[in-house]
Amino acid sequence: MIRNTCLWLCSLLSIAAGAETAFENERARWLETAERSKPQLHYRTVKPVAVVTAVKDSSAYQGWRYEKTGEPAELYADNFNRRMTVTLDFGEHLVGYCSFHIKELTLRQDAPVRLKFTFGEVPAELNVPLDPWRGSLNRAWMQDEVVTVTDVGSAIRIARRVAFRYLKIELMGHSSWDFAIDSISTVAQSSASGVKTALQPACPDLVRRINDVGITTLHECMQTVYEDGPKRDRRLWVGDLYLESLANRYAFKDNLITKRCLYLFAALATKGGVVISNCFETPQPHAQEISVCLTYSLLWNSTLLEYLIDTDDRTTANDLWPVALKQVEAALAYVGDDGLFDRPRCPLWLFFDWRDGLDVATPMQGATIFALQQTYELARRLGRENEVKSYPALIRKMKTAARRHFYNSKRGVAESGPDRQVSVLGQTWLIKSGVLTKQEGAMAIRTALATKECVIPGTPYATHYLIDAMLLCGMKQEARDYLTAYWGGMVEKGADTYWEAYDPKDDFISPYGFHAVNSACHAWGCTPVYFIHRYPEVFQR
Ligand code: RAM
Repeated sequence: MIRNTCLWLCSLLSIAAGAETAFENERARWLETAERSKPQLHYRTVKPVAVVTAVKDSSAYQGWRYEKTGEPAELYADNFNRRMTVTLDFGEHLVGYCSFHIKELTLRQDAPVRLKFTFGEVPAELNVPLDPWRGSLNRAWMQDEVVTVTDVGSAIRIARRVAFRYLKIELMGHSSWDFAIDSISTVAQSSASGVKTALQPACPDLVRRINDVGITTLHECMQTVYEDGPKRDRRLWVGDLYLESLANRYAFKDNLITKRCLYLFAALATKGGVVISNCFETPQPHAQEISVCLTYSLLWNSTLLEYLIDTDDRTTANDLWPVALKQVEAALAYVGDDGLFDRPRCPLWLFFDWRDGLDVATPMQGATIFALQQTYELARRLGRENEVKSYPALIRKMKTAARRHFYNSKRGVAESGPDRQVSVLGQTWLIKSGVLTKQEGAMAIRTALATKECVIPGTPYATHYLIDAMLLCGMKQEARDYLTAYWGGMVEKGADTYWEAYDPKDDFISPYGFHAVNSACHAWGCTPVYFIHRYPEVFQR
């Protein structure tokens, strides 16, 4: 719902962008550069490892788990006309195309066979009723496909690319002849190259497992762009790109895909030059035009800066520099003479987390200051400070305004909005932007976390910024404890890959009204890989 309102408002903005198209002469070339930077996919064939049976168990994640009850070979010899249903476990999360055979048993085929294949990333997805549909996103995101087999013998490939570990097959109606399902396999794909990192020998086992699950998550999301989730939304989002590129710096060091994504977003910006929050590759590269999210537009600048740091590719950074300037310009349009980002005046989507009720006035003030700082740093590295001469004074002004307006020095905590809401993200963004000193920041985080009504993050995405802020404030032990409890919590609950939304106290949290449509392999969860490697003294000791 929030998303729809924002989309509508954003469309108004793009109309208001005026007749002139920003970067008109560059866009075609930028798209070509994006195309040339498309990474190769690597493939491997994976077979199921077990036949499993679902067990309803209130202590299991979302109430369901699987138990091994047989071998795939038994299924391949069995009359499916009698068995009617089976669930297979592939033993790991996969992204790719599944195929199978049908073989005749007693009689010859005299009619088609109709089968339903349901793919799931986590057990609950295959065991809760999907209909009547209760999610706020499209029912079609669920990975259930009906396949009609007219010819036995040949391999049948299911047309849809799926993301899953578990596969349920059901016979839809009794068949007039006996058959067995045979030779099920999946050609799994990813553009990630080999893992290029190792942990210190002393690294604790739980941290090792957290890191491994993060690397798998990133691996699965790295296709020909950084996807947010290979089940859903299967596309490139700026916020996810930013965190994926930070983890990739250590995990695979594949920089080409980052370059591709930066160019795609630049080429597909609004007429006015604002980077749109998400885009698709097919059938032609295109952005979700009506979805401008200012926080994400600004993070595109940070991604470009981090890319430059990783690669020293000044050609790309200089080529895309005008786009960075535009993003800051777009945000500054809402900053008043008082140095405050005017939240009520800004019709754009300001995404920080999916947690209901989060007030974003304070986080946005911090995010704008941070973007100014990051863009200034980009300019410095490119020798272009003269183009952003006004930034340092503006940063100072916005910081002063932030302290005056949002920081409650008596309580030692940042507040946000008319109700003076205390949220974790209000603290983290004032820390990231240097509005609060290290000591103030540490105190603010501790105060917020100890406040009963504090709004805490509901996604790994938002939790990333909390860990980041803790480390900036020198809260090493707390950062380690929080990271190992949060991501370790998912690992302990059986995560093969990190989940889109996670609240240790609520396994059913969902931004979309129904947990089954959540993505259980979501790129923005991979961020421990970044922290564990960037701060080995904190996490690997
Ligand atoms: C969702 C996806 C994506 C995220 C946006 C804001 O649709 O989960 O990852 O970036 O929201």
